[in-house]
Amino acid sequence: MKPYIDTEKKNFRAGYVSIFGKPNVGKSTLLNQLLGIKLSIVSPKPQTTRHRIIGIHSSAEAQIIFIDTPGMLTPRYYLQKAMMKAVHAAIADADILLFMVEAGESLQVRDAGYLQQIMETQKPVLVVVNKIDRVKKQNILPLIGEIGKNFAPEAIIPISALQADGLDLLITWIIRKLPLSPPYYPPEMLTEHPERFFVAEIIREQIFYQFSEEIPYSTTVVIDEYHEQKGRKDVIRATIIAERESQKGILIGKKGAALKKIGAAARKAIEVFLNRPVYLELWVKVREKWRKSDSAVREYGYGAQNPGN
Ligand SMILES: Nc1nc2c(ncn2[C@@H]2O[C@H](COP(=O)(O)OP(=O)(O)OP(=O)(O)O)[C@@H](O)[C@H]2O)c(=O)[nH]1
Ligand SMILES: [Mg+2]
Repeated sequence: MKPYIDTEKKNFRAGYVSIFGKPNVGKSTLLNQLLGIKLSIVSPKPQTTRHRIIGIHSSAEAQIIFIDTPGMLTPRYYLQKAMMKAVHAAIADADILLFMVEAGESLQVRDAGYLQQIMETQKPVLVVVNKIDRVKKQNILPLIGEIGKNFAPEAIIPISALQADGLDLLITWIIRKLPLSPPYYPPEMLTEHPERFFVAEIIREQIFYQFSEEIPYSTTVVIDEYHEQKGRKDVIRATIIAERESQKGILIGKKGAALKKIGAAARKAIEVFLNRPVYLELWVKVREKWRKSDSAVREYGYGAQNPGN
């Protein structure tokens, strides 16, 4: 992408920083904290993020374009393949690769395998050790030592994304490493994806929170209708796609109670995100085995370079 030129400022730095790591390590939490806005959905369950999500951090001296990605895994069905395609696109785009692990006693085998893959790209790698709020201070050093000795990344920075601890240091380090370049985006821009993309994601987030087992993984959300009306609430009609009739039954619940609960919580979160009132109507449909179908997965917007556009 060509830089967006609005400044002749010398010494301005700009570039892409992609965030990688196993599912659930806290990548999306970090993106949101860095931007100071909840852009990427977060849940206690792994595999919450399915797209590459762009978040733009602008300051007087630099513009960092962060890319949040789905957690790295070995794909078992087409949806996961599309998710890993998003990971690989984010590797290709990045000036700096940020690899995140969770604080713990030692590096787990899966982390080590993915970090190895990231190191092989030959791009600058920054390892972030997240969730340090959960461990004792003296227990962070052995892991840092192990990563340094076995992988020798350019830096290892311990943080707590949740408590916004260590983030200033992280930003300072990244800015120093970015190439000299004019900004790519106007400074007030926070993301590239349209509002309706985030609306679908917020509904999906509620499904991750309110349901267990297969349901969060077997569903996706499609926005059927979205229109703003002058002086009146925006109207949003969305469909939750499930894989089986039994899942549809659970999503709707007794007398529609479960669907109502998803709708009420999602509407509140959408209103916070958009900063205006909305009318939200939800439907549920079944499309059998959609996750295993190449064409269905693509139709629902997965694997696209810029999801939602
Ligand atoms: N204690 C603690 N929890 C955290 C921290 N960062 C994230 N979490 C929690 O970890 C869980 C997963 O966070 P996400 O940000 O969704 O993780 P992710 O890496 O984006 O996960 P995927 O999208 O599934 O790959 C959530 O419950 C977060 O609240 C942290 O610094 N400390
Ligand atoms: Mg995520």
